[in-house]
Amino acid sequence: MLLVLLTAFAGVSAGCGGETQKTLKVYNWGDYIDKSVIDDFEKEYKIKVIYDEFATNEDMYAKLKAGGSDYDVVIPSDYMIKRMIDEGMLQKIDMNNVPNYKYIDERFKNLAYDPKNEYSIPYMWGTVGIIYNKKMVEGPVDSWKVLWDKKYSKQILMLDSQRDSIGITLKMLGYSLNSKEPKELEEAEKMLIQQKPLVLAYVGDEVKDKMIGNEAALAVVWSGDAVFMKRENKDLEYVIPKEGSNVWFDAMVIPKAGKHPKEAETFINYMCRTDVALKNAIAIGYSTPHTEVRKQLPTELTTDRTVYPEKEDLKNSEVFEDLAESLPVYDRIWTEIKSK
Ligand code: N2P
Repeated sequence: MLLVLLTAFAGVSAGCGGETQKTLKVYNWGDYIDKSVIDDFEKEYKIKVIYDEFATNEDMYAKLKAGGSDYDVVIPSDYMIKRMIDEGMLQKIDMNNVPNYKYIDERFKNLAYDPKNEYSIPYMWGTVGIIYNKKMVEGPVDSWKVLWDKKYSKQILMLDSQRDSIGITLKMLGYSLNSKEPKELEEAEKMLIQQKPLVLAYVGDEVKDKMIGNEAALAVVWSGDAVFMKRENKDLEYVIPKEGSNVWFDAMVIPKAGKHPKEAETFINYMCRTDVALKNAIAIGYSTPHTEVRKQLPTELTTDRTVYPEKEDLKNSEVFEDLAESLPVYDRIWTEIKSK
């Protein structure tokens, strides 16, 4: 009982900016941080972190939009950041409070989703590709088409993420993954419905255990997760198909509904500190936009094209754009596919 009272008291005083411990609510992708970094932050800054995870940008957005969740720091992707800026959901970040921003490579600043870099600080970047088991698939794999090959019936894992699954299908068909053309979208929908009997499951983070455990032959995955899986199972190989894919950027933002913008900036700055950013990059395997971390990473990571692709690997790839008025069409297609 005493503990309950104390906890309640800490919560109240944090809201009023009292002397007792402050709290910070962070909302990030699953498996997307070295958790020791959170413990260290709490000790160093005497700020308690409430840490929650989401599986897709769309899940995150729905939760924030529903109201009642006052996250202080969230880490969405490019196209979703653009949408949140346009909808007035984000606060501007005071860069004076984030001096470690200087470590972020210029290549990752002022990108189209936040052209003046007022609202977001890059965290990680990567690609979408296919991971496959060399013992189970006749390789080398180089096309999205393999995901429609009947030979691999019930051995294929798709991402339970509408933007990714519809996007790669559009790429396979030779279209842009930002297509708003009804005919192209209809074709993609047909392909995904046709593929469904071959799909073992639509998955999120559990894809890692399944591929490591040889439960499926092929999966659509994000690059950093592929690095993680390849470490654990030497039969796995990652490829960015020749038709092109999605290059994405995830960045830290401060929602307007957050109650601790100052502490949020402290946290973001901490996440950009070289030792902290290095721990995260090594633990999760994703590509860092941090210049110093890049220098300090083990060569097994920097020489791995899965995580640091060559220009030619990315030649047909695109960044997702906000779909704006076409979003309901994608929503409808995805609901249709999932309910078949
Ligand atoms: C999931 C992290 C994925 C980030 N483990 C994709 N933008």
